[in-house]
Amino acid sequence: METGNLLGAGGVTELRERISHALAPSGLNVVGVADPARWDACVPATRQCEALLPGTRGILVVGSGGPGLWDALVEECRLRPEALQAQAHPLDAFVRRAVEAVPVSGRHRWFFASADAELHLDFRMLAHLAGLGGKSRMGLLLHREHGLWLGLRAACFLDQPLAPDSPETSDPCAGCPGYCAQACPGGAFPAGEWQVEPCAEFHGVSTHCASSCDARGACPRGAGSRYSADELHYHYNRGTGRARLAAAAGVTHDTRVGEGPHWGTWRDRTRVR
Ligand code: B12
Ligand code: SF4
Ligand code: SF4
Repeated sequence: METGNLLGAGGVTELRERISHALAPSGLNVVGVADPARWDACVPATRQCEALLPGTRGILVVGSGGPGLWDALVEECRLRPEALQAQAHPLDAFVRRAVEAVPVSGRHRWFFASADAELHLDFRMLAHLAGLGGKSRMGLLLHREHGLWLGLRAACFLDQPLAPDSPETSDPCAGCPGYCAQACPGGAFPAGEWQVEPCAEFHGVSTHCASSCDARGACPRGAGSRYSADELHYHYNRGTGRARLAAAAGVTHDTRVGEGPHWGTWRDRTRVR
């Protein structure tokens, strides 16, 4: 992990590279930069830079693609089992520790994509503005290397200038016959695009999708970055997924019960005020 003043020797490229370099060992291996003016143009006043960090000149968006983050989390739980027991959401807590350990000089503020983040930002839009991908028919951001398997984790608003990436303008699903829609047993693609209501309703009447999503699994893009069975379970069903994390790390005394995703209550949790 890098230490010292991140801005010390170089310019904007070096700042981005140093942060990327510091985060990569934790599996936070995808970074993009969004233009603050573009972000401001897309969000209500309560989410504009002036409200979040006055004087913002760069927004760094951090994601995880492939098995790196999960492997790093399992390893940490193996080495420090007490950290697992102490956390309600071990993966989210791991991400928070990793990004907050990166020394960033100047005024800055981290935000998180977790469902219980203290201040909620639309990370799919933010990641799109940071050049990390486009909007797929699954409703998820599709990344050129990791496909639908790019987790969005954190964003840092900084008062340092950063050269922004360009949002992708092409349709990431162009040329695909819609394997996701064809694989969905829950009627969640009524007009060829995923919609949350039918998907949530299906969760209410069937356990078929309790620990995975056939539609997401059917997408051929970024297949090499698909989650392992344990990681899938953790993200889709924390109740049982947490126990699988503990088992993978060899921890036998984790007594907490995982919770989420919140299919029934997400609207209240994410309402922008
Ligand atoms: C609440 C929430 C849910 C809710 C509601 C989903 C929803 N439609 O928003 C529930 C519980 C149902 C859910 C389920 C899942 N979620 Co979820 N969820 C969130 C959370 C915490 C907030 C989303 C939010 O603000 N919704 C409210 C508004 C914004 O939703 P909306 O109006 O439908 O969204 C519009 C905007 O996003 C807009 N948009 C504008 N610009 C752009 C650009 C792009 C590229 C895209 C894709 C969209 C977009 O388009 C949408 C439709 O108009 C985010 C994390 C975050 N802070 O962003 C993760 C997040 C969106 N979820 C994620 C995932 C992976 C899932 C699941 C696949 C797995 C899971 N955890 O169960 C499922 C399937 C959902 C699916 N196919 O979209 C990932 C998506 C990663 C990616 N590559 O896109 C996120 C970013 C979490 C993360 N840590 O990475 N989720
Ligand atoms: S979770 Fe189930 S119902 Fe929802 S999109 Fe995936 S396969 Fe379809
Ligand atoms: S299966 Fe095809 S349409 Fe569906 S998300 Fe993947 S590329 Fe897009």
